[in-house]
Amino acid sequence: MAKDSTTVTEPDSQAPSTETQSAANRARDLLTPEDHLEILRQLYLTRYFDVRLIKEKRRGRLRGTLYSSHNQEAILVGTIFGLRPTDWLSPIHRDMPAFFLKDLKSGWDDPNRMGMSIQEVCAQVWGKATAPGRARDNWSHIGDAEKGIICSTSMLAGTIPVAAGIAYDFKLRGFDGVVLTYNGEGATAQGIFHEAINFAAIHKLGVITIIENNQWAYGTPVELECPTKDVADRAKGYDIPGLIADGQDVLDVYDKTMWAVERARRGKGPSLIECKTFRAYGHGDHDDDRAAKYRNSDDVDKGRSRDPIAVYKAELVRLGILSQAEADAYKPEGKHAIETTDEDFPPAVVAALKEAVEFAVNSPMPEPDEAFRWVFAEDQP
Ligand SMILES: Cc1ncc(C[n+]2csc(CCOP(=O)(O)OP(=O)(O)O)c2C)c(N)n1
Ligand SMILES: [Mg+2]
Repeated sequence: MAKDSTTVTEPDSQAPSTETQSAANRARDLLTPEDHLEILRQLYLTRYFDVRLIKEKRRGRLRGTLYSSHNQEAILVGTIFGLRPTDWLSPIHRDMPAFFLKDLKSGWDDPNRMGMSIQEVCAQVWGKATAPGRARDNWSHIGDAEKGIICSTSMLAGTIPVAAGIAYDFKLRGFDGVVLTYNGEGATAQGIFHEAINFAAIHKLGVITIIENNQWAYGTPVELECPTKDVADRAKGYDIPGLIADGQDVLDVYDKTMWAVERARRGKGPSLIECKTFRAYGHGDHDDDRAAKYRNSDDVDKGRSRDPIAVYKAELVRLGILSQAEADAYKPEGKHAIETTDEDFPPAVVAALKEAVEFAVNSPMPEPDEAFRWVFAEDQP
């Protein structure tokens, strides 16, 4: 189990230089070999969730739009792995696996685990009565306040003020928890993004804004959404740290996140972390065909060339935690979702998804009159 990083030097309001950070603030140095293997397992699980849903849809067993997190798994695993169970998350449409990755270290069977099961997440995707959102939506509108997960909404950047409100409550109660809120780079052009971070900066709230810069917001490239060279530069306007992480490298994401988390726990306030990555497919699967026209295929190949699973396995071999043969035992990396087979993933990962998918498929639809319930406060269960 990873200990909290205590080696981070007392930071000022600005992010450390790359050199300072790599020399003194590497939270990764406290990870055990077991932690590393768990991170790898979580990367496989996150990838398999994605490819399994894509295949289920093609087989006609699933309806509704899928927003793939393919190629962006290191951001989810790297940001969530070091959190405490009592920290909060606010994922958005690209982050469906985050709901089950939260507090996964406690193990699926821990009754006090502060994260969702894959069953619940699959039930949400299948729009069933067993879903946290009770079939109001097949993707967004899933959350659980009891487990520290803010309900996702369709409104880009709309959860940052909610995250700031929760962090404000933490501050008033003297609790050192943090709230991680996720958005794409396109969402940083929203007015509410700026208002919420401004408020968090003034009140030194423990909100960490993760920006998944996958270069595209639907059909709009990043340079038409953000005038600064890096999205992280936006942090300067609030005098908060703006860190840049290699979104293909789970350990770089982990280091930068833990730096910001430890800083926030000490009451030093919010940070923004830009994780540079590339959207593997269309905005949603309804956009795959159009995306193949508005994006150059060479750029797409380049953006997918550093698969986060391959990058991490190479590092584990270098560290002596995996042998080359172990690294090669399962190889989904570099393959398109539909090219992968179950043999590309560890059996336990395949089994976990199989069980969750069957649970979702076999769950009932809600009764039609439920549509009129829970609209007004007096109907709350
Ligand atoms: C306020 C708001 N404006 C527009 C939309 C429609 N919309 C949904 S996702 C999306 C693109 C988001 O791009 P980005 O923030 O980069 O995230 P990504 O999808 O790339 O992960 C748009 C325009 C919305 N949901 N909310
Ligand atoms: Mg984007």
